[in-house]
Amino acid sequence: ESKWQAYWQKNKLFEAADFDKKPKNYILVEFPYPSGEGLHTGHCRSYTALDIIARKRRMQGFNVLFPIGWDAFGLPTENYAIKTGIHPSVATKKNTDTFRRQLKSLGFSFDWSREINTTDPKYYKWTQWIFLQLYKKGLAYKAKMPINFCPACKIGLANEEVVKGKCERCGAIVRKKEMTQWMLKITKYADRLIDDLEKVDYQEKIKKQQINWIGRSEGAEIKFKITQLPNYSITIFTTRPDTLSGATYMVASPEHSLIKNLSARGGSALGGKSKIKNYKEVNNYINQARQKSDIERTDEKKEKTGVELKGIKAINPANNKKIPVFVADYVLPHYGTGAIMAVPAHDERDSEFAQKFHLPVIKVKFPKDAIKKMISWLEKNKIGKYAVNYKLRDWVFSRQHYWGEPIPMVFCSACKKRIGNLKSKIPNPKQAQNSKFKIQNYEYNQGEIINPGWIAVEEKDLPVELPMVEKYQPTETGESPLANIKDWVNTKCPKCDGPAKRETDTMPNWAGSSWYYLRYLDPNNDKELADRKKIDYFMPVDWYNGGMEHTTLHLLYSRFWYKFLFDLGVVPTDEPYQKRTSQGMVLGEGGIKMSKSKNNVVNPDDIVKQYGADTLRLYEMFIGPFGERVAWDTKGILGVKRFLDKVWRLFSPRHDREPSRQLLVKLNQTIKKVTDDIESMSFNTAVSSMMELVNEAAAAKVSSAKIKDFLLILSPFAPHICEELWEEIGGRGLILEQKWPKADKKYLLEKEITIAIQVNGKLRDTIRVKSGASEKKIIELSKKAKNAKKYLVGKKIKKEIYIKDKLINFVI
Ligand code: ANZ
Ligand code: ZN
Repeated sequence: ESKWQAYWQKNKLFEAADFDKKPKNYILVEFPYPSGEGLHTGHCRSYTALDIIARKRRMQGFNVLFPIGWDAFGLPTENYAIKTGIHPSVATKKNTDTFRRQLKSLGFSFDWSREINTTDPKYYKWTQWIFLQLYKKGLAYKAKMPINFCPACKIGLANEEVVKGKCERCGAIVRKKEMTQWMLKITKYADRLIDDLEKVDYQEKIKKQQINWIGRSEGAEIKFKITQLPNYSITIFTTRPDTLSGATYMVASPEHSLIKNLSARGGSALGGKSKIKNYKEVNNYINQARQKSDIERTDEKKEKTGVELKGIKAINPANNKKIPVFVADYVLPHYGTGAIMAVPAHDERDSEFAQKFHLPVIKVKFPKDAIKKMISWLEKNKIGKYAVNYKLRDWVFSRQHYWGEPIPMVFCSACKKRIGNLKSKIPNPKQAQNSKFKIQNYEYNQGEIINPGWIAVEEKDLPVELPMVEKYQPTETGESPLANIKDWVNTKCPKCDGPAKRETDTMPNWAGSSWYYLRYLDPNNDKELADRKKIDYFMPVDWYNGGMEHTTLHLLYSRFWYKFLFDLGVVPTDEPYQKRTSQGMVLGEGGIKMSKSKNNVVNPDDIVKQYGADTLRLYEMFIGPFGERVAWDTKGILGVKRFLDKVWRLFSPRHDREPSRQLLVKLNQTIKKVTDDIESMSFNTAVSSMMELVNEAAAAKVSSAKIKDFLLILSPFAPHICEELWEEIGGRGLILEQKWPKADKKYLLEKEITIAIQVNGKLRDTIRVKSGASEKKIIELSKKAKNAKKYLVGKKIKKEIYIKDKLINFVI
């Protein structure tokens, strides 16, 4: 195996050519995060599958681009740095060296000349550049957001780092903390991210998950007046405006501004001369609810809780009835308007709540078109309007960590003042796309107007490089460790040259992977993220395979960035991936998750060492349907190894027998099956059909030249042994340069069967027909059969009795 790997590499056989006349084919795998654990069996499975496709495409005459790189920013490396004091870049170098060696040992046909690394400043210069473009277009903004905060580690945590409400590292209960965060306006692309799924060939389950995640709901916003506050109303969002007359109470989320508005002015939120009679009770409830996660709050199994705002009533605009108002945590602050009308007769959650609090239930009858009619009535009477709502939220783009791309922004107080004065003169800067705003000879972009004081680093000063730090722990205040490096933080404003401070948050680990497939096209370009002509030639990606767990994160984020780049005019199409598929997970022996603690982690290195890369590759394809979870099984590896040994023996001795017709039929059927199975990712059935063929061929002692096409179809699966045997049987050139074989039609005839022909119950003849031939066809052929004809000519046939695939009896 190492012989062929060295040969392939030396002769640069897997390098894609820019602008080649052959049609291009871009095959993409999700580039790995180079963890300290090394490559795992899951990587091997998805990479083998796409390597098979890439190798097949080359044999089919395509100029194949099959690149690889490292998605190397991330928490495990940072945590390792915190523990050991070793700089993350040093650990990253070590880890990528291991991964590279492992990937090469598996014989993957990657184009190593295009290797990229998201932590390389030459790479993240362009990640920062894209951020600046988003900012200039008003799609990046700062906002106060509640984040997960561990009070013990004093650090912001990503959702993935919160396990059952506790900090993954120290076990302390995670609190919500409001922090100002950079946000990206992915919601602006929500409709296009749904609608354009029609243009691409993604597996249905992937499309469905994205659509559900974006969660587009149509309905109405409706205003409810509050009796105690003449100028105030609560707006709710509902998908069922037709049920308005059945709304018997209202619910505001604990975070809703209503509560503040009902309290006495100037005092604490609920204190003083509150209009709420039971404000203490309400206050207690709110403080508790705020600590709960959204998942806890919407858990259907938990009993609903809430408190009525005593002394407060709302008016149902459909019938002018006074209805009570509650605060309850099953209503979430960030969905719709953060308040609902409750219709217990038609909504299950409301029904449960109404039962508990003994609230009236009114059934509504709906004529057809009720929703539409209700919305026009609401609009006519200025009580409400048509509204669309999304579950998708804007993307929280800040992390208080060290090992990420610095966000290329500085804060300047002087500019903030200047813009503060300017802002009032610009009624709606958000609508003024592309606009620049001039004040006192300084020109500000749209982002700078929306976020006064935050000034973009100039493009010529990119990349903003990560400075060296001594400690990687976040600071006491929860800020990034970068905040401690004063001579890095203190800088000059790129606009007015005044004193300014750098942004110390870094980007999330989803940033670099949101555009990496473009960088492969031109990995060393320092003028642009990639040459436009190369982008035009190679994009879109023809086939992208990756984990189902990335469907609503990486896959969605990267589609968003690509659409943005399309709007900027940087890329030619508005969808990056033509086709997307997902593999199932590889579990440990017995079907439990592989983990160190269970001591059931399979290290690919061990398998390669013991059985060889071809065995591992073939086993990973044979283990089960590609889209489903599979469990590791050591016995299965032995079976695959025995199969390869058989292949070896089949092609090694110099036999010279002619293959039987039956064997040629089997060979051609197998060629057809493997050709089709690769396209539908039915790798396991492709392998088993090749096993059947080899079993048939093993006994036949045929000349290997006559069945050499078998080696061609096996070669993408087990490239090393096939290359070696190709040389052994005197094949011309390399096997990977051969044309993909076509099944010979004359051997593809379906199976033939024998039909008995009876006349008045006596056997008179037989015929051979294709199995599955129609009754009509069989009767027609039988009447013409030589011997049967003698008994039938001139006779009147009273009855034809046909027994499928067996016999035909003519009653004369
Ligand atoms: C009245 C109603 C009657 C509702 C009915 C549903 C059925 P989707 O489809 O997911 O968009 N809702 C609105 N905002 C909410 C919030 N912040 N927290 C919790 N629930 C909220 O759901 C929309 C429905 O979810 C809305 O329509 C509202 O209940 C509820 F027979 O209004 B409905
Ligand atoms: Zn300034």
